[in-house]
Amino acid sequence: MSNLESFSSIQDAYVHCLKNVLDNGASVAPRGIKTYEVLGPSFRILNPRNRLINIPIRNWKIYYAFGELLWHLSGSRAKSFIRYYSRFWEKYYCGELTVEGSSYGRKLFTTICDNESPWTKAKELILKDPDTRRAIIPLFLNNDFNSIDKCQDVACCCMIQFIVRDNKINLICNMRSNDAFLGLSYDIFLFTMLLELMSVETGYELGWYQHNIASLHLYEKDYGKACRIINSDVRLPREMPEMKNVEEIPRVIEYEKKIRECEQWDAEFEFDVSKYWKDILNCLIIYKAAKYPHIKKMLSMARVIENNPYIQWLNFFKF
Ligand code: 5HM
Repeated sequence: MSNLESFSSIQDAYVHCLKNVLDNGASVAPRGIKTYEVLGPSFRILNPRNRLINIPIRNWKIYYAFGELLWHLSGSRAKSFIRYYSRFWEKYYCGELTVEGSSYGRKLFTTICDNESPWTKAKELILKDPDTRRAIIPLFLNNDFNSIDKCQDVACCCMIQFIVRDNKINLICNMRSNDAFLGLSYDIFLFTMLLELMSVETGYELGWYQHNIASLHLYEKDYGKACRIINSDVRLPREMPEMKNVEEIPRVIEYEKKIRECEQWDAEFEFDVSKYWKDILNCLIIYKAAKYPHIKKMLSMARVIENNPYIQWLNFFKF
């Protein structure tokens, strides 16, 4: 049994990280930007499905979490794709058209040798030898050194490692740098989704998720917001339903592209996927309709809202 600090949800870990930096952070200014920093925290999330942040003043963007997930699952590095979900990527980038360092999906799912991607290789290692210590996926690659002193975007997650013990699959994630206020909650969302995907693909029960951070920090500009969050109405975090039908993911990726790229919404969109993925796609429809009001007029919102478990995170949209 590990003596690491453990939390039952991402939200509990998130609030704890903010408190930790507010209480113990030392002032440093990498790249000339003032932050408060704690070195070396590690913690586990015992229920990685409990990944929805439910703190009203945090304004956690579920559509961003889903959009970024599908960006990674598609293996894309296109800046236009991820920028559609957040303008953050306008200032946080290096190339004009691509995101190199942080395009983890490209690194996970691109073929590297013997027709295999790091993802399929890790899966194969686990299936052949469930006790393996080799199911690693590096996300900071040799090529990333080319931009390390030139770009703003340099991979923050350096490596993930899947490890099966007691018939459960766990994931350990090593971050060189993590912004406690903004990046952390979306990063853990993504990596716990990847853990659950690997759990479904290998047939091992979902275990714990461990997050190791070299530099956990809070930017000075976010200090006041972090204080308000830890003193605010922190509601019970929420679990996502169990991931199912992962063979539908290529179709989900196609539908996401259609939603993101459509300019006119003449017909009702029908998604030929199960409820788990349809609910996620419907969140992206609501985001599209809020972002482009002329499209909203062509949509019947009732169908996309009905029984959607994520609707409370989309309340910026006035129904
Ligand atoms: O100087 P440095 O490369 O560490 O700055 C990157 C900033 O983006 C840091 O504050 C880092 O923690 C944050 N970040 C994050 O927290 C960036 C990414 C993008 O890969 C991320 N999480 N996923």
